[in-house]
Amino acid sequence: MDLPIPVIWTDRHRDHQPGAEIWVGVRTPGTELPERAERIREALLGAGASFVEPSAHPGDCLLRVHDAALLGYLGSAWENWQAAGLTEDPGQDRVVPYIFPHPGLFAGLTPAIAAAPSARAGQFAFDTMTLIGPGTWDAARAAADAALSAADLVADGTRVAYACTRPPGHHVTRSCFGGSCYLNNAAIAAAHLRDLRGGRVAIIDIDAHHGNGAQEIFYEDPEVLTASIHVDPGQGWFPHFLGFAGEDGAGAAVGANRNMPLAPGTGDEPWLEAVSAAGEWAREAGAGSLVVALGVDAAGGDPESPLEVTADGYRAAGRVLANLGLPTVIVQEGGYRLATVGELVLATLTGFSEGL
Ligand code: SP5
Ligand code: ZN
Repeated sequence: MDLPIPVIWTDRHRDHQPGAEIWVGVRTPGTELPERAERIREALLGAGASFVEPSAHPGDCLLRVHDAALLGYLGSAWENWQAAGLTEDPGQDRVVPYIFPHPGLFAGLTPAIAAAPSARAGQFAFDTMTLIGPGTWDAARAAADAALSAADLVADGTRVAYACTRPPGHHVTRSCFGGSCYLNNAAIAAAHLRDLRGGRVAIIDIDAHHGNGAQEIFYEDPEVLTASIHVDPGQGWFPHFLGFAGEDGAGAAVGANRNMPLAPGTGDEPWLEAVSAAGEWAREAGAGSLVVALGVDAAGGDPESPLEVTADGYRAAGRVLANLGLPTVIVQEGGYRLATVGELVLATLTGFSEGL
């Protein structure tokens, strides 16, 4: 039987060619490659899925979760970099930050907006690995449109839709970006679902890395529940500074964020227990719809994470999440092993369709 989950897909992801990641000052090849999405597409085409083009959504949909300053920066960063001559002198063909407005600089003052494009990069990027090139903004904007279009379908009564978003998004906060992400597609979809359907929305993030973006964006918002299952940052893993158990939300939203860090080497059984617990928690907290931030980098063999989940584990996670019985938008996040990224996504979506 053909995979009964619509796939929101756009070729425009190909415009985003980060080219490299600067890691500990070294230009390394980078793993967030266009080929990732192509492999996913091939696997889903082979399974008979139907593909849908995203429709363009207004900038207002992005402003629900991101500051205007971040959006303005991302939309003009490449042109400003070029106009400042940085591609010629010193000869850097991507936007790369060099100085960061660390909170310890300011005694509570507000940092100035840096006048120099070279310095402004660090105003919005929190790492050196998330480079901007000529097509980055268009591709990121198209990915956000894909997530929004998936939310539209679900709000119109489709039980589940999958947005094949690239670049990914779950590390982006209200005001800064990083972790190979530029716009928080899952958070944008969640805000849109809430606008269209009302009620509480849960984001369950099963990418191998902490979903720090949605955590920050919704930290004081009791209407968006956020849960993340990820490799323990306390054992040396990205994003290093947060993602710990005990980050529970604040203000009116105490209890509305849940982190479930897992030790390196964790395999299917404890990982699935955590996914099930997150789902139960979201249902008990009154979620009326669901966004799944689907990274498949928790699979064994992924170059960016030490978790050891199998394709069967992802398939079972799909079933567990479908069993919650909620209208669901699935948004693609990480997953970097080209040989298996397609089959892992297909396994998850197959499991989800089995659980409907
Ligand atoms: C969306 C997503 O999964 N982002 C995760 C990005 C995590 N990148 C962490 C990179 C840490 C350094 N990797 C060293 C690789 C050396 N080439
Ligand atoms: Zn990840």
